[in-house]
Amino acid sequence: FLSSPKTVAIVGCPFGGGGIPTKAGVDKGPSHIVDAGLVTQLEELGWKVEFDGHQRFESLVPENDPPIGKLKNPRTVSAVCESVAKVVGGHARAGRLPVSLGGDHSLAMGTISGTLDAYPDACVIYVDAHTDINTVATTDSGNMHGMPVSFLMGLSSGVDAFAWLKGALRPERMVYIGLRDLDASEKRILRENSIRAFSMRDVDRHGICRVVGMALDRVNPDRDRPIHLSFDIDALDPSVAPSTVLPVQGGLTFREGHSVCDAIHETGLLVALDLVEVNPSIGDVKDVQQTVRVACSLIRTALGETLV
Ligand code: NNH
Ligand code: MN
Ligand code: MN
Ligand code: MN
Repeated sequence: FLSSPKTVAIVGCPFGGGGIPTKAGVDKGPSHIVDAGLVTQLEELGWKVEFDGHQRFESLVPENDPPIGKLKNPRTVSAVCESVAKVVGGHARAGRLPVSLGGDHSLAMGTISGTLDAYPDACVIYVDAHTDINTVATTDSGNMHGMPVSFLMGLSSGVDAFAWLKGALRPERMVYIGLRDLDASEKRILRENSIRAFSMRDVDRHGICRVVGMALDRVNPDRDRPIHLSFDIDALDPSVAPSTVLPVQGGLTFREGHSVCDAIHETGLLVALDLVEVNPSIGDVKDVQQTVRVACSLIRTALGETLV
């Protein structure tokens, strides 16, 4: 594909409709991250940064959105993600690198669809404590942040509300890093579809650099495919990033999280980045500050910041 983008487009997605209903606040993540100075920080790295305010989803939200099967807020999630897909796809086609800020991880249906529209041969590195691959049939919670990958891979077909979503993501084009909290059904889906997954056990055994190398060997053996990095802040250990809805012990350290971003940056193939699930309503002021600061730092590293 063309030479790597030189302009970043910040796509702030203040959306929590796919999250845990009793743990509201994830929609405030993007404003905290931008208010912490992300735009200036990226400009200081030499990027041209485009940001003209956060996305506005109010007009897309249907008045009435009863569950479809177990799915909560399905029409809302669908409409928001379809809109995000157009925005992200538009930036990518114009040669900009979209940095999407969440918001809950259901947004990945939009961001990754947008990337695949612009770069059909792109691969996805999904950094998360969770696989987010429950299907319409397997989801227990009905929260759609636990399902985006199944929709992207066409494993949750037959829901009219999501007819726009092509299900074009091939299992061999996506890989996970950081896993440690899967539902039994999700483990089965990974096996059945031969999806490569690096858990925290792999990080323990091999170290993070080898894990990222093996992940790239899987989805990008010739290092010629564009990369979409979808980073759920809950991949990090809760001691590093406490302000998120579903903290799980035993996560990536501060340095391991940055190592992933650094290794992806070094490929020169990054074309889109998501940083999601920062929830400023969780924890005290210090927790929120720390989590937001780590989020900005991960984004800067993915976009080329070095230590020396
Ligand atoms: N697997 C659970 C579910 O389907 C939890 C997913 N939660 C996340 N994913 N935070 O990143 O609801
Ligand atoms: Mn997630
Ligand atoms: Mn997660
Ligand atoms: Mn570098």
